[in-house]
Amino acid sequence: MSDTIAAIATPPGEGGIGIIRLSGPDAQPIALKIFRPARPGRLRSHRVRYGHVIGPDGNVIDEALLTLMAAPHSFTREDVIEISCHGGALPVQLTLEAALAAGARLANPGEFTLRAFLNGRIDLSQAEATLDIIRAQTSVGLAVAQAQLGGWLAREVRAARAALLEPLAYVTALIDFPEEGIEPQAIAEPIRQALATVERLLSSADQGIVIRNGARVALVGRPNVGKSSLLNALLRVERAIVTPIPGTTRDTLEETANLAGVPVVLIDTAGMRASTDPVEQIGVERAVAALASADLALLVLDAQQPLTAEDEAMLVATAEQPALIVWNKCDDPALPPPPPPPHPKRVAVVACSARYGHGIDTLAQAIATALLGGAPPVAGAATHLVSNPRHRAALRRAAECLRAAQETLATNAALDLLAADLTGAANALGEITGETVGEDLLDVIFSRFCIGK
Ligand SMILES: Nc1nc2c(ncn2[C@@H]2O[C@H](COP(=O)(O)OP(=O)(O)O)[C@@H](O)[C@H]2O)c(=O)[nH]1
Ligand SMILES: [Mg+2]
Repeated sequence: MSDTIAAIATPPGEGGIGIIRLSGPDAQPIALKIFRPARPGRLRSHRVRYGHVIGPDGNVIDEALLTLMAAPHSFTREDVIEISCHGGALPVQLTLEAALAAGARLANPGEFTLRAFLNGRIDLSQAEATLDIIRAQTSVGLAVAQAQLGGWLAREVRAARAALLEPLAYVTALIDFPEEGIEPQAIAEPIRQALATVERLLSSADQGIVIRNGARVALVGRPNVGKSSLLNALLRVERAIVTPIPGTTRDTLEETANLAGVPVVLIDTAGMRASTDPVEQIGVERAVAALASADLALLVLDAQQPLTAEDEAMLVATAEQPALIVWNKCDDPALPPPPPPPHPKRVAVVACSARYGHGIDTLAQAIATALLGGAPPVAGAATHLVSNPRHRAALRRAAECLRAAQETLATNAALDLLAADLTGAANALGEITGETVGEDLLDVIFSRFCIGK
């Protein structure tokens, strides 16, 4: 990378400090043009210097601290300079402009991380993990992203890919010397091992992706069963209006809650019933739409009353999707809840009381468990999860190619087909770590980053 990039690394708005970051071969000369240290002397790596940022006209822009992280011991493996000034819009903006006037180029989104990847300090899955760390919504999601930054996924994928390159070389050589004849056992075992790794990684992906991306859960049920009260109880704040008057909630309302480590968007809906009030009718339509967009329906029923025709209609309305039946208003935990009504896709039944708080933790756990595909919420140690849909897609392609290779090997052992399948698998795995990835894909991935990262 021949040029030196600069960007504001801290978010816009007021803060204690604001940081401008530079990376590239001219980071030091540019920094020395715009920063006057209080005491003379050359910059030393990983040492903080106190001084002033000077604008192109020679005026002091701000009092600041400067840190040099000399190549290769930096985030990008290039010379990196960080200037910490006061965290207001003008000090950081004018410092950035001074750096640009002194020869730096404004960085693209994610360009610092892109350089860290291109210079081989991290692989692509680790680069993506840095963004997941920034965007993590729960501490479990953060732990999963930290583990990925630590490189476990890169190591597993690289090992599986490396194990395939040997049989690939063997098959390719045989294509040139067909008279040799193939020894199927020489390549069957590496393929079997690579497929086992890929399948093990894939088996964690549905959970990992829910933990990283979250899921949508719609609270549905007839008016007055306590949907809004349950939303408030799960959020632990009085967010939705609760009254004894049926039809109080007229619009859908969305709030994110951390339920046992899973970021869940809870959608409170208007109770579904036939209504002549046009506002309530629209609310009911929105409730139907919310239900359609949800990964899981919480079908709320009133345990203190027999099921009504409206409840039965709700059981039908949710029949197509996974539903968790909630018996609300079980105010006396000593009393058993009524038997659950039949539902074709029932994932669990929970008895609770939104009013008294009984069973709310159980409900939160049950929601998380249902979203994680029936497995209990992830405990602290289990952070080795594939959590990125891009990785899952690549793993699926690798698995397909490896199964096709097994099939070819078992039936006709056509060498060119085998070579194509093994190449396909190796390339799919290489896309995860970035060993076989095109520039357009890199553009797509890094454009999602913020500027200055
Ligand atoms: N006894 C009892 N009443 C509840 C409980 N949850 C909600 N309610 C009451 O039921 C009424 C309707 O509650 P609300 O949350 O507005 O129901 P929604 O129409 O389904 O959103 C209100 O008077 C609540 O105080 C509960 O667990 N036990
Ligand atoms: Mg309501």
